[in-house]
Amino acid sequence: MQLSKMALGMGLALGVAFTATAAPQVLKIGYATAPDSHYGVGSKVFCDEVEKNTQNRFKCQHFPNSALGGEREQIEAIQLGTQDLVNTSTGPVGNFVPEVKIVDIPFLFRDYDHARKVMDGPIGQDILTKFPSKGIIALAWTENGFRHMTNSKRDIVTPADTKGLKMRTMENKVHMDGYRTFGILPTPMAFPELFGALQQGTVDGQENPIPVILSAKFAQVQKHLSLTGHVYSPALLLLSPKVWNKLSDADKKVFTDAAKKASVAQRAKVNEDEDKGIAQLEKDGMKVIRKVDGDAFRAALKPAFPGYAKEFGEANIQRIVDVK
Ligand code: EAX
Repeated sequence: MQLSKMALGMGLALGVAFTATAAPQVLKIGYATAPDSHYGVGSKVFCDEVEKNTQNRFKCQHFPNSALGGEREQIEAIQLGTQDLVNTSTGPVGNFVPEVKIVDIPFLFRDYDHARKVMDGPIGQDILTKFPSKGIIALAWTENGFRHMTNSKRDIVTPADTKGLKMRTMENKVHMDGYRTFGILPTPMAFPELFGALQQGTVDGQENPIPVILSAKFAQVQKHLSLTGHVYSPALLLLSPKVWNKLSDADKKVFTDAAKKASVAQRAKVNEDEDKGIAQLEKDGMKVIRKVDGDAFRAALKPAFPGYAKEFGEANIQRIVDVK
C-alpha cells in the first residue's frame, strides 16, 4: 500500500512513466435519445475511434435519453466542464453561439444533399470556428434530420390545418418566428418534458425528425404524422474546452477525425430511419400524411423573411441557397 503510493508519487513526478498503464480518462457524453438511435450510433463511433486511436487513454461513459438533462443544460455543463461531450441538435445552440441560428431557418435547405454539403463546406465549417470564444469546442456537424409535424388532433396538409394547434418547439426563436406564420401556437419546452406533455395534452403536437419520433416512441401519444420536412435540424458534437485544452496536437487530431467518422455514421442512421421508419410508425398506429402542400407552407413563411434578412443578411442566406 505504502509502496504503491510511493510508486504513484514517483510516476506523477516523472510525468510520463505511468501513462501506458494509467487508467483511461473517462469522458461523459450525453444525448437526447436512446443508444440505438442516430445520436447513440454517432456517439459510439466517436468513442470507439477515440479509444482505439489513443490506445485506450480515453474512454466514454454514455448518458443517453437526456439522462444529463435537456440540451441547453448539457451545453451549459460543457462550458462549465462538468460534462465532457454532448451530441446535440442546434435547438438551443444559437442562444450560445448566434452565428449558428442562420441554419435553423425553415425551408432553407432543399434536401439532405444540400444540407450536408453546406455543413461540410466553407459556410458550415466557418460557423464551427465561432464556438471556442463562447467556451465550447465544436468538433463536427452531426445530424438530427428534417423535421416533421405530429399532433393528436388532425391531419396537417396545408398551413391552415395547423391554425391554433399548440405545438411544442425547441427553445429556438428562428423556428418559433417561422412556425407562427404557419398558424401554429409555438410552445418552447425542453425535450425531456415533451413525452409527458404530449401524453397529458399540455400541447397538441410537436415536430421532430423521423429518428427522434421513432426513438422517443411518440406513436404512443400522437396519432397524426405529416411529412412536412419544414426545417433541417443539424446537430453538433460539442466538447468541453476543459478537455480540449489539455490534449496534445496529435490527440486533437484523433478527436476531430473521430468526430468526422461519427458524423458519417450518424447521417447513415438518419438515412436508414427515413427509409424504414415511416412504415414502422404506421405499424405503430400513426396515420401518415405523405402529400403535404409544401408550396403553401413555403408561401406562408414569407412574412418571416424580412426578420430573417434583417438578422442574418439577405446575401448570407442566399449564399446558402446557392450551394448546389
Ligand atoms: O436532438 O429537442 C428536440 O426536439 C431535438 O430534436 C431532440 O431532442 C433531439
